[in-house]
Amino acid sequence: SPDSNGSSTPELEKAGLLNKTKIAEGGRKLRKNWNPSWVVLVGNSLVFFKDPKSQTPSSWKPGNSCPESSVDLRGAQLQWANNLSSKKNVFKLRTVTGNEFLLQSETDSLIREWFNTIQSVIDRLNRE
Ligand code: I3P
Repeated sequence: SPDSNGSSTPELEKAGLLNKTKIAEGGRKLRKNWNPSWVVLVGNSLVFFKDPKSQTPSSWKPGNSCPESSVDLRGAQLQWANNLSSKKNVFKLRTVTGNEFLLQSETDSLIREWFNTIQSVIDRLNRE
């Protein structure tokens, strides 16, 4: 919706700390490298930030730090993937371009919230 500057600011749906590793790039398998990532779900994108140390969900603002990478959720696929890791609470996100990420949290309720929220954005985009 238009903000006070007349431009469109996408809605911040969710933000928080997850463990992340990219496992494929354009369909090509990558070596795992798990790292904590500040993850922000805004509009149609999942955006990843480095250096999550000083962040909290309420203090994060778009534009106050530099994104590491961003994922377009249109046409993306989400599935639980505990078979792909020795860690618990892992799901896989696959983009239309064949990039694959694993996201993980030690907290069951937290990872379920992320899964459901991302899935609802994917579902909304599929209906457009
Ligand atoms: C990997 C590292 C990952 C692990 C992966 C290992 O070893 O231990 O944490 O994934 O298992 O290969 P390295 O650091 O030498 O690359 P998980 O933590 O998700 O189990 P994998 O090869 O079975 O995926």
